[in-house]
Amino acid sequence: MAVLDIRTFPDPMLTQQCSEVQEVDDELRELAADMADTMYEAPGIGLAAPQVGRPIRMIVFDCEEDEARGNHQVLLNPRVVDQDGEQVFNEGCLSVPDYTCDVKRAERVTVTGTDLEGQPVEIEADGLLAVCLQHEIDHLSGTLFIDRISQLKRSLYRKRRMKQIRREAS
Ligand code: K1U
Ligand code: ZN
Repeated sequence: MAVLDIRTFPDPMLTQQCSEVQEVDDELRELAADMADTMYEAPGIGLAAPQVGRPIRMIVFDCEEDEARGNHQVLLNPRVVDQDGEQVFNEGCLSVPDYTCDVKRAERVTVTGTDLEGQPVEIEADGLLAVCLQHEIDHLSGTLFIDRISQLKRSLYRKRRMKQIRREAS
């Protein structure tokens, strides 16, 4: 069990296209468990492998609340295969410190992938789970939620973040 460091904007790891997971071995199972520990510790409702410095297509998530939390799911090579509707959700990201913003996404998605046993998984999601899955799958293509907001808001956030980084370094 280990809590990993979470990469934060503007770490170049967060803009990488991640590669498909080809095989499940002990190292991958350990990384998945460490990602779950990291997500619960943060706390967060999801986490993608590039956020902990591994550019591979693996996500963990748990969108339950309070005592119902603790049964996370791991998805390898997740893909949105169907979507419809529209919703706006005020998103945050463990890799984008001190910022939230409304983001428009699909209301319902069907996501496919495999689990750590290599079994195919299909999830039909709406509401928060749909937002979370879209957000985490975006990470695997190097896309952050701030890439889905206006250029003006993104540039204001970037300036504030760079100032924060300079302040922390001095
Ligand atoms: O990917 C990440 O950085 C995790 C992120 C996922 C996410 C948040 C909001 C909308 C979509 C996806 C987070 O979990 S940020 C923290 C958060 O939203 C939260 C934390 C504890 C309880 C409830 C929410
Ligand atoms: Zn995120």
